[in-house]
Amino acid sequence: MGELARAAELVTAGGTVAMACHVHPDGDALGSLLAMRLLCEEHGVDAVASWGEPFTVAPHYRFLPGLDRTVPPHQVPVAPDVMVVFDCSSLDRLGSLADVARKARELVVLDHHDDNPRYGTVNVVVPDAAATAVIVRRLAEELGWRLTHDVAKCLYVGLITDTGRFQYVHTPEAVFHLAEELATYDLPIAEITRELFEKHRFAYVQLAAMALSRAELDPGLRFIAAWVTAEDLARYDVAYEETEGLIDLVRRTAEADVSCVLKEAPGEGLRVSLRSIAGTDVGSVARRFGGGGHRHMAGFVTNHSIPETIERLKASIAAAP
Ligand SMILES: [Mn+2]
Repeated sequence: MGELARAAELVTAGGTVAMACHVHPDGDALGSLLAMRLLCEEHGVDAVASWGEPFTVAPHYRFLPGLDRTVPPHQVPVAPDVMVVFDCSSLDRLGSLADVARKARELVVLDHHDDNPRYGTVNVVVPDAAATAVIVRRLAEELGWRLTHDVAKCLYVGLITDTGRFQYVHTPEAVFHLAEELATYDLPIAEITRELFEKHRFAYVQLAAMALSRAELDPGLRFIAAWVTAEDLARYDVAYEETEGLIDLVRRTAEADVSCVLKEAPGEGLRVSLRSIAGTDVGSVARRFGGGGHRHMAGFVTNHSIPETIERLKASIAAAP
């Protein structure tokens, strides 16, 4: 039996299905998780959906349907019979829910990261898929479950987040077929785009302006770094989650091939996001720092200082293939 068929069988095996996505969920992680949670509800499958601490969501994702049905991670059954995890390239990325996943009798991994070590008992890992949302669509088809307006909205969010609104290198033709199908559910396309990418509080706009004005460009290395400290967040009264899109401003710099944003996450150390628009494989760079990701989009967490991390990154990028 194929992995997808096995995943479908486990979801409908009876009993509560525990579900989780990676910590600091992005649009694909959340969209995939919520779509599956909504589909389960629609089809009488009891499901508990969450993600590891901090159990918060960035303001630009708050419009997603089904968020009100998610529960804090401590309410997830400790040793579930079946757990399904979404968009999570490694067990570590589940944060405080990693232990639950370890204790699950069956662990279904739905993911598209090419460095995923296939840590589940069932692994639907499709590196060619532009988003985990694509895999959730396939699972729904396998289950014979029709989409609804809300499910389509969640999947569409996953699709446009991970392809950067169909802009990134990894935007295969299949993405447009799925987008077309999802759009038939009468989605408010302009409204979704505005919520996700175009709307910020003035406080964030000002913080972003400050961070951009002090960004450092290394023209020789074609590398740019911007950073946000915990003190910056406090001074501008901006939540950590609100700064997710900062990397998309930084990566506009024509003189850089590799862009980096370093952010002090409360209680977690320094979270580093990397983007590459040319040949540099930032996924392999991130792995050298204990993180992971795709060729063009990756990240890691470190306890080193901001200046030290930038220096180490520069050395690593200079040595990268
Ligand atoms: Mn993804």
